[in-house]
Amino acid sequence: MMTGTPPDDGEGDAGIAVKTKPRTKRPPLYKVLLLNDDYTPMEFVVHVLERFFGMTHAQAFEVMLTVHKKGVAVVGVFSHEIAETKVGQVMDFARRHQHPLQCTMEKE
Ligand code: TYC
Repeated sequence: MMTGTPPDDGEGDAGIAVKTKPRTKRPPLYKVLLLNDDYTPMEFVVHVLERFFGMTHAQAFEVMLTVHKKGVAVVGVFSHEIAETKVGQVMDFARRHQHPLQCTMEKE
């Protein structure tokens, strides 16, 4: 018994070669950015980086200092859904503690 469509011979309906490249689509990635401000305590930022981005204390301290000195740093690269979740978690946590810490995401 024959079922399904026959394999594509790459010749189209008119017998002309019209090969299409097999394109594998990778989902776009998003950078999660942490922004500096003058009020959020350094230790709070370090805690955020440990808690939501799985950094060690030493890593978190280093990244926090980079944001403090340069104004912004990429703290992770994720799929759209994971990046949105991380941004939401950080913004919610900062708001609950009444710190003005800002976290955003942008397409890589
Ligand atoms: N600039 C803040 C301070 O001096 C510390 C800080 C670091 C705040 C990183 C936000 O994303 C930040 N207390």
